[in-house]
Amino acid sequence: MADLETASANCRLARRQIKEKSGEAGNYFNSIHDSKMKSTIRLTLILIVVPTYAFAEPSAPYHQEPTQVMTAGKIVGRVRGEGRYERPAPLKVYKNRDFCGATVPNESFIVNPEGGLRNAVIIVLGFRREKAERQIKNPILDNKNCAFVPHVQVAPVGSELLLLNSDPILHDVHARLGSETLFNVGLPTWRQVKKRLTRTGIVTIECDVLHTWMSAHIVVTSSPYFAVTDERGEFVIDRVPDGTYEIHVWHEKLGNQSKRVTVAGNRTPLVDFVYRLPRKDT
Ligand SMILES: [Cu+2]
Repeated sequence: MADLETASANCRLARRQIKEKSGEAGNYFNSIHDSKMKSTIRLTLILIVVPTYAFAEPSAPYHQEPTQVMTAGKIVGRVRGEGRYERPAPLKVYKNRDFCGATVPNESFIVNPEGGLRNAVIIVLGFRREKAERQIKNPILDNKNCAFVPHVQVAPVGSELLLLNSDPILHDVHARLGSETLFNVGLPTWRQVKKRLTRTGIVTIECDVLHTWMSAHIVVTSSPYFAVTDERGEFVIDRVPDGTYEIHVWHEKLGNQSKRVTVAGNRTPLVDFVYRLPRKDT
C-alpha cells in the first residue's frame, strides 16, 4: 500500500512538473502548432512544407501526461519515401577540379531500394532549452573531398561546433539562419575554428570560395531527444521519459511532418513517417 501511495504521489508530482514545464515552453514550430493545422496533420498526415528555417522555432507546448511511474523508453522508427525516386544528378564542380574531380555526390536526397530516406532529422518536442543544454555534445563539421561532412546533423542548442578542413585546399564555412549570417569563416587546411550554436533553427551552411556545390544543414534544437535517419531511413531515440510527445521530422527537400507518440516503460513505439516523393528532384 505504501508503495502504491508513493507511486501515486510521484505521479502527481510528475504531472505538476510537466504542467509547469509546458507552461514555460516557448513557441516551437508556431506554424505547425496552429490548431487547425494540427488537426490536418492528425487526420490526414499530409506532408506540410514550411520554410526550412522555421523548423526549429520555439515550440508551442502540448499537454503531456505521464503514465504510472516515470521511467524511460525509446522511440524507434523509419522515414520512407513513396513513389518514383529519381536519384539527383551529381553536383558539378567549377573550381579546384584537379583535387575535387568533375563532380561530387549529391547528398540532398538519398533513398534506398526499400524507400528508406536518409538524412531526415527527428526531434521530440516539448522540452525546455535548459534540458537540451545538459545534453551538449561537440559536433564536428569537416570539409572533406570537397563536401561538408556530415551533410546533415542535429545538435542541442549551446553546442560548440568544431570546424575542420581535411582537404589540401581552401574552404569556407558560411552559416545562415534564414537569411541572417551567423558566422562566415575562411578555413585553410591548417585552421580549426569553434563556433557556439546559440540559437535554435535550421542552420544552412555554404562554402563561399566559389564552391557552389557545397552545402550542409545543422538543426539546432532545444530538445535533448533527437536523431538523424541512417541509410535505411531508420532512427532510434534513447532514454525518452514516459509521456506523450509530438515528434517532428524534417528533410531538406521534403519538408516537415509530425506525429504524436506515447512512450511508456518497456513499450517501444514504432513510428513510421511517409513522404510522397516528387516526380523529379526539386
Ligand atoms: Cu569549399
